[in-house]
Amino acid sequence: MTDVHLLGVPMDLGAGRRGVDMGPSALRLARLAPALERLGHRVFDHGNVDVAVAEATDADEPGARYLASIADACRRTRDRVRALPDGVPLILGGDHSISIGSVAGALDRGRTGLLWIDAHADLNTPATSPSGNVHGMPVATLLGHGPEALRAVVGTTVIRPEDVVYVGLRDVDPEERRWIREAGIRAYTMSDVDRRGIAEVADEALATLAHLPRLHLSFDADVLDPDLAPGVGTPVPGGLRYREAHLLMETAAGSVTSVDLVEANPILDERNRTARILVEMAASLFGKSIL
Ligand SMILES: [Mn+2]
Repeated sequence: MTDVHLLGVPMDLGAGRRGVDMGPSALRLARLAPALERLGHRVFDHGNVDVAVAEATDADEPGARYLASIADACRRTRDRVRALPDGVPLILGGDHSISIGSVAGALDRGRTGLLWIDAHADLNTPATSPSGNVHGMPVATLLGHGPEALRAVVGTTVIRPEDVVYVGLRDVDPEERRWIREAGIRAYTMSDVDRRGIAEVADEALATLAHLPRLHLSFDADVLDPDLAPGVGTPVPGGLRYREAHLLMETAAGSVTSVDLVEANPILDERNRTARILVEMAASLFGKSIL
């Protein structure tokens, strides 16, 4: 049994559609803490990180909207994660830009594998992003690219390309595709899941990172099929099915040292379905099994 440390980051500045700043509330109201306590874990809720309000903030840089405010919130997230007691940090988004802070905080404790479970590769930079939305840039930033204000949050200890594994990709921009190929980043797309089955994909993804002392799992709700999880800003058809997603979490159970649950947007959702399914994912990741 482990100590799980919840920390909310109510950020929607990095997303194109508003409302994902309510994600931490949606996850709490979906009874995240009780679900983990039922498994025997101790859960400590550390509240939320301060994040600027869009209406009270300048959108500043067109290539990376709200860059300064996002960098501030990610720096605060990083520092809060660093200061958490021993246990597993479970960070509640918020749009996916928050992972710049959570992973930077996790990296402080040693070399960390990054399991990025997402429909998107999040490998854009201001030079390649069609939208200027920073939630498409966290992996680029964690690899040491992207805007200086965000790279400063990560510092010199960046993630190595060989320490990143994607699962669930199905909407990848041409420049991102080139980067994945050239850097040799391990990526399991939805067609790999179709062809090989999730059990084999999950086993291989975890095995690829198993030699590393630490593992951060970042779960973007849009990896799930939008039929299951409609409350996301960038839905893409053809995502993980319910049992596939559970099996992936069950396979990772016991290996993760830090976790993000991101991009659940109650404004776009139906009666909090998307946060509820993320809570179920978290339960499987923290050891819930059928028998
Ligand atoms: Mn994402």
